[in-house]
Formats: sequence, C-alpha cells, structure tokens
Amino acid sequence: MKPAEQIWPAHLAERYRAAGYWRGETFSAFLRRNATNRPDTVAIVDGGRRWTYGELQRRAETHAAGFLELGLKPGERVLVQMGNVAEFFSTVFGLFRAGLVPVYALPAHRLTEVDHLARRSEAAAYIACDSYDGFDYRELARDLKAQVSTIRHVILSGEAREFICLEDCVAEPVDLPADPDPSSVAFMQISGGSTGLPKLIPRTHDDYIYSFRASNEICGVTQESVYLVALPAAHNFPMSSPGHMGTLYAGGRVVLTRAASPDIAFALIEREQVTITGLVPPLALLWLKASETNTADISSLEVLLVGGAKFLPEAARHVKPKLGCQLQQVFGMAEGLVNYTRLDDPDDTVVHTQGRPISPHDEVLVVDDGDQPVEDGSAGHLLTRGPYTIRAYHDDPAANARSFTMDGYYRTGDVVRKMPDSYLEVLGRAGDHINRAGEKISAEEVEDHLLAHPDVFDAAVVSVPDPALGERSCAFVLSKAETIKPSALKSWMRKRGIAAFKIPDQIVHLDRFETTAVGKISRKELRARLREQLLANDEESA
Ligand code: OOB
Repeated sequence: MKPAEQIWPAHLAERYRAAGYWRGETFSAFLRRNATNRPDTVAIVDGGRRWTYGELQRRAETHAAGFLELGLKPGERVLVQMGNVAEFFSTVFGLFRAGLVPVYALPAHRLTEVDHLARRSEAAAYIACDSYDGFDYRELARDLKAQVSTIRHVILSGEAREFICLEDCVAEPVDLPADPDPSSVAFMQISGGSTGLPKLIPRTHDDYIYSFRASNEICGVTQESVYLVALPAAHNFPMSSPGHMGTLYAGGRVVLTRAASPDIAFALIEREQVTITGLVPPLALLWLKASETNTADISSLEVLLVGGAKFLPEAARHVKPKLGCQLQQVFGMAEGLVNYTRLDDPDDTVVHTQGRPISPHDEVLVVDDGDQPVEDGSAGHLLTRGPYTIRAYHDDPAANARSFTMDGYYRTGDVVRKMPDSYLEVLGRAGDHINRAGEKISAEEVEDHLLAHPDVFDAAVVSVPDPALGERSCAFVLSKAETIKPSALKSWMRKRGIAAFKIPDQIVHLDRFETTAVGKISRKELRARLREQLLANDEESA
C-alpha cells in the first residue's frame, strides 16, 4: 500500500502534519489507548451484549493473531460485509491490528457487487455474518469463493458450515506485527459515484482519524457521548461523521441497532440514554412523524445529524421543536470532504444550508462547465482537495482521469452554491445518479444490467422526485418483446445478484428513444429528456 507521500504531494503532507492534522496515530493505537485508560468502560452495545474497551481490545488482538495464523499477510485486503453487529468491530480492529486492510461492502450488496469489489481489491479473504437481515451470506460466500481466485479464506460469524468460523479464528496474540505506517492506507470505502460499478476509496490512518477527531469537536462528541448506529455501520457517514469511529476515538459508547424505525430506535435511545445519532432524510422524516405519537422518552438525544441526501428546509425546521435536539446538517462523501452546520449556528443557517467544511485546509472551488470559478452565491460544480480528501481511486486510471483535475481536486459531481461565509447549499447532481434515500445508484450500472436481458435492446434510467425517498428510479426500456412485464424484469434483475436498492422502482416500456436530426443523442441528454417527459406527464395527471 502506498504511503501518504505517494498519494498527496510531499509539501502538502508536510503542511498537514505541521498543522497538527496528521498525528501519526493508527486505529490500533487509539483503541489501545482507550483499552489502557478505561478498560472497564462499555464501548459497544449490541442488544444484550456489552463489550468494554478492554474486551474489544482483547478480541481484536486474538482475531489479529488468528487472521495471521491463517497465512494472511499484512498489507493484504480483506472484504468485510457485516451488518450492525458487535463482531463488525472486533473484526475490523482485528484486521487493523494485523496490518490487514478492510474493504467495506454494504450488507445490501449481492454477488455482482461483492465479486467486483473482491476482484478490484484483490481481496485475500472475505468476512461476513452467516446471515443478516433475512439474507444468508453463506451462499453468496460459496459463489464468491468459486469465482474469485484471489480469495483464499472465507470467515463467517455464527454458523459457518464449511467455512472458517470467525469466533474460532483466534490465537494467542504473541508476535503481532508492529503498527503499520500511519500514513499508509488503513481501509477502503466504496464510492456511490455516477458511473459503472463502485470504485474503491483508499483512506489512510492519518487522514481518516483527522476527519473524525475534528468531527468530534464540531459535533461535541466526548467520552460521555452515546452514539446510535442507525445506518449501516460500514457506510462512511455513520462511521466518521462523527460516527462510531469518532465515538470510539473519544472513549464514548457505541450502541448498535439493526433497524432504524422509530418504534425500535426510540426505545433504544431511552434505554441506552443515546446522545447523538445520524440519519438520512427519509428516516429523519419518519422520526419526526413518530415523535407526535411515540411515548418513549428521547430527551437524552442532544444532536441529530442528517445527511447523505438533501434535507429540505420545511422538514429541517421541525427537528428542534419535535425531537427536542439540535440538528446538524452534514454534507459529506466517502472520498473525503465533509461539511457540517455548527452547533452554535443560527437556526436559519442550520435549516437552509448543508454546512461548511471541517478543516481550514479544505480547499473548495465552485466552477462552471469550463472549470472557471463562479462568483459566490452562484451555482456551480463543487471541486475540492484537502487533508482528508483522496487524490485518486484505487487502481482505476480511467475513473481517476474523469474524477480528478490535474492539480489534484476531486470533482464531486455535486452542484452547489457557496455563500461568502463558506457555507454550502447543495442544489443537485451534475452526473446521472439516483440518490435513493441516501443510497447512490449509478444510472449506467442499472442500464447495463437491463441490457443484459436477452429481450432488452436499450434502456435509460433516470431519477424521479419522491416524497418519501427523496428520489426514486425509473427505467425506460425498449424491448423486443412487449411482453416482459415490469415485475418479471425486476425479478430477473434480482436473480442476477444485485443490491435490492438498485432494482428500478418503476419500469416504463417505450417503442423508441427520440433522436435528433443529426442522429444519436448522448445518453446524458436522453436521460434528461425522458426525465422531463416523465415529470410533465406526472404533472398533467396530478
Ligand atoms: C455520504 O457519502 P456518499 O459517498 O454515500 O455520497 C456522497 C454524495 C455527495 O456527493 C452528494 O451527492 C450526496 O451524497 N450528499 C448530499 C448530502 N450529503 C451527501 N446531498 C445533499 N445534501 C447532503 N447533506 O452520503 C456521506 C458521507 C459522510 C457524511 C454524510 C454523508
């Protein structure tokens, strides 16, 4: 794995160290610090299980030894697909301790995505739960192992059957390697980008720890904090904004829930005296509605972070009066840059903006289509670079050429307006992706799946505004046989093994796609036209 100097230009790496952002700390080092200073403090709550920092550390160390005993080598990548369970933490801290590099898949991913992530990262092992949320990962593991030759080991928590059982994958933690270089890649997140299959986002110990240490300060996370992981633990938002990692860094308590619905989450907030959590807008809307009837006492909740998709002001202004806590809007991305409204901002700023960057060294440019800066207050494309924003995806020259400028700015694909005080308002996306309840879906990726059907000869996938989800997906399909029913096409897609959130919500058959006089139109333009037609029809029928 590359050290930071090969990722960031050396003078910038030096600047970020001099500013005290990159402190040379590793994930293993901060867990060790807390396990030494507060061994008996509860770190993780998962249902009836409560693991202290001492216990989490012991489990991480014995797993690290177990992983190495299998023959895994420091620096190798390990695909981790686990839900909101305590084992997620013993696993990833075990991997960190062994110098192995977790690659985080989401529980919703299926064979197609997991296969892609395993190949791209040349994963040496796959770790998952036996089953989670009604899905049996053993079958997926079987197919994955058969298909991807780099995978030497499959390790499953629970009933592992023919695979290695995570709980047995332990050894005496003697002769563990020294901590890895803090400027090396600690793990990989996955992108929710607009084109094709997910890309791998390499994050270093230094850059990522800085992002959540600074987030802790902005969101008031201390050792007294109790963070509820209501979104999938492997996603960047509940991981680092300030998330479970921020909370564990501070020595606070992380409470896990498999379901974020208010009936379950509110009771847990009351029982565990949760002080802070993060939600995507559709869930925040459910919580707001439930607050009118639910009788659980959620008065311990001090801060609610909402992000992942645009939270509309009409909803945002109800958070404080209805849930009795401070709202922080968060606009972030797994590639790096994270913006927050601040706890002492006036209500107007909290309700109407998506915040400002974490760091004084986050460089933010808002530019027109020709990459020329626009005036403050005008809409433009957001470009950014800084102490925790990647300079390249892992092993993907084509995506890197598209997504980064020559001088290292990441093209976020977001259209924003920057105010003179650096606060950002997100206006939309330039690229073709659907932000379905915070899950990013690439139109191109779904089109490719549709095109694989023998009777489909063209497809265009667009986003449609949706009152509950924010956006949903609609696929326009040209098919040889008028007879493929939408339900049949959906179940055919499901059988291909893709995440359920990528299955189009709506499928419309068309006879032909319009072309211009000159001939073909670009896919981008086609999607834009179809989307306009759909919205116009919806308005007519409304
Ligand atoms: C978070 O990360 P990703 O990588 O799943 O998605 C990033 C994209 C952004 O580029 C933007 O298009 C959208 O999600 N987004 C928002 C938003 N927060 C994210 N769009 C409008 N308003 C917001 N508040 O989604 C993520 C990572 C860390 C913290 C929070 C969210």
